[in-house]
Amino acid sequence: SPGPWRSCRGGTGPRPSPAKPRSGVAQAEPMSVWFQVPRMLLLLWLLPLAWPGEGSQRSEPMFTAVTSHVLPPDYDSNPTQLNYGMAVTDVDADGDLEIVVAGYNGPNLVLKYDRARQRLVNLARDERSSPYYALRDRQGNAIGVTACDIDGDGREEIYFLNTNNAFSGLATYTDKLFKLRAGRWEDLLSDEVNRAVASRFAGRSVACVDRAGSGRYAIYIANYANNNLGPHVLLEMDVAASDPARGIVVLTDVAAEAGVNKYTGPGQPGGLSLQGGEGVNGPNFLFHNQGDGSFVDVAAAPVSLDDPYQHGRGVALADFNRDGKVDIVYGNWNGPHRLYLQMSTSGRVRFRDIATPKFSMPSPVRTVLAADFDNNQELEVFFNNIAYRGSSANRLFRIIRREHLDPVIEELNPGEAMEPEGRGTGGVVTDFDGDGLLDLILSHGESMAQPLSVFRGTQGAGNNWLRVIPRTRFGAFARGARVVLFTRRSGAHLRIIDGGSGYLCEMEPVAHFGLGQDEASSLEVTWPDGRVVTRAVSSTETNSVLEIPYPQGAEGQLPPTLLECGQGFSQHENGRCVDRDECAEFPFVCPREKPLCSNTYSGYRCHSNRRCSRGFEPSEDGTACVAQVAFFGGYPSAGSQLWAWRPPSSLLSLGLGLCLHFYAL
Ligand SMILES: [Ca+2]
Ligand SMILES: [Ca+2]
Ligand SMILES: [Ca+2]
Ligand SMILES: [Ca+2]
Repeated sequence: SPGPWRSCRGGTGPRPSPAKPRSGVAQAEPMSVWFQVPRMLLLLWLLPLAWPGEGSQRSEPMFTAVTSHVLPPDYDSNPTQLNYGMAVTDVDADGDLEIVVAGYNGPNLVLKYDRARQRLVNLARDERSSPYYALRDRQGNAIGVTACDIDGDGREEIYFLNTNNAFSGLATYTDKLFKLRAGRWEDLLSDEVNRAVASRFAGRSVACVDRAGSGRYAIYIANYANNNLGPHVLLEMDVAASDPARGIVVLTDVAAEAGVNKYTGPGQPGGLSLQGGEGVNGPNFLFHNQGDGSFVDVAAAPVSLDDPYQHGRGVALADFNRDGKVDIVYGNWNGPHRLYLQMSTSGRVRFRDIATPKFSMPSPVRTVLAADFDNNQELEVFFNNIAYRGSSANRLFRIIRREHLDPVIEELNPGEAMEPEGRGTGGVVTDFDGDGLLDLILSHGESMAQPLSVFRGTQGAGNNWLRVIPRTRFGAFARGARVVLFTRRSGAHLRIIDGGSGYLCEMEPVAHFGLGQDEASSLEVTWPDGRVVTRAVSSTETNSVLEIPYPQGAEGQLPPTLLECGQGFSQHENGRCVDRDECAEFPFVCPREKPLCSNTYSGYRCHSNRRCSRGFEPSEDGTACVAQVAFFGGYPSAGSQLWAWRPPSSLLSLGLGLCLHFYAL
């Protein structure tokens, strides 16, 4: 149980002895020196058991390794080599998802699940006659990979970020962009028409974005510049010059036109994540799409996400507190990891770091994943660390949503996915075996050749789930689309169809919802161009995969269907489920001692009419006066917490008061 303990924000203001969390095992440690010898011996036995985190030991192991029977190390499908990023896409267009692996000192792999043999097998075999043969590209020294439909033929192309041993600056071997053409996968960047744009720079990350909402994706390449060689590249198809039906795809770099021709200098390599026209980049750019396919960087001001002194690695997007806004989690290389909740203050977007000391603990992190691995509605965050100057275990946290309060961050036991000696370089989630529980695949490399590992979740087998796959107008995966699932009892759950996240990776193009014992009532998909589709979800569709095609016909043509929106939401006349304003609907909904009602997404809140002196205002629950805060994020001024006035005789509030930070919203 998380108990009343809640984290401090890292980095701002005084903290009450953050090194000693008040949890069961840890309590014994500081006390032990006062006890007699037998107790000391006991402690010596306990300590190794308690490492690396007492929190991780109190839960059942989440993952069990299935590598030895699903993907046993061998020459064909799981060679012991240096691997990096991975992407999940349907390479053979049969409706099942494959895992594409960037091989660095060996071939790239395309792993497909063979249901009959219950094994992952490599489609890109070492046979020249295979249509997948070119994807192997042994010479590429690939580190990153991403997939999206760049030419609008309904199938995803695959982009490999190659290094050819060039750490930064000019590489001698170009990246590759593979398309299925006349029955074989071929590199478009080798075509004569594309020689000029073929990236010859050493990249550090790659992702897909539908910047204009056309259904034709651009590929964002965050180059690793050297002496101002190699700004970021945004490759997309020149529609007027191309004829995809005849296999002619002319690529053009639109980075300057789109305003993203940034430089990522040595020392600041970055992960990359893109969501329907908004992007986040490790040295921390946050690109806001101005609506015309061009972007402005808003990371430093006004949203305070720039984190200028850290070296960003993996990043993931999710709505951790289920307020309908996309939050950002990312890892910094041997620096504090961040969990930024998005909030808005008088209509302006802000981010606020709620990482606990344990969560933010610096580590040699690569990929960061956010997913519901046990289908219990709460998202987990997985940190994939690379064993570097010694072992470095992977870590797993559960972000537990709370009504009107910040989520609780609980450390879980990753089980066999801990891999303390793993040279983790990448990781993806997908449900390759179709049992409704997400599977985890980890890649390794850099300093030691290690095969891939495959893990299955061990928990939540009885929980409900729903998987939603939106498609573009061309029938390809709608990367960057936003899917909101309305449920009968647990409000609205939000997912972004991944266009690139983690570190050098791209997750499955599926909105995977764990539902616990709840059921969905309706769903809403928003495509990158802003088109919205709503649809009822029946009980009989629980535990299934729903395909959502792009809407046919003009907007507003179809009359809205009657939807059940579930608790906290009601159907607007435009057909969409919207938050109910309980305060307006039921003027006397709040009790007498807390008469002030304020509407929140999916609920409402009651406040006391407590008066506060100038510069202060009542806290969210009305029990304290807190400073009105002007800034969020990394600035010291953000830590304007004060030790709250506490209601008498409430131990729970005392526990919270130790470490809670209040913010004016
Ligand atoms: Ca497939
Ligand atoms: Ca295509
Ligand atoms: Ca979960
Ligand atoms: Ca599974």
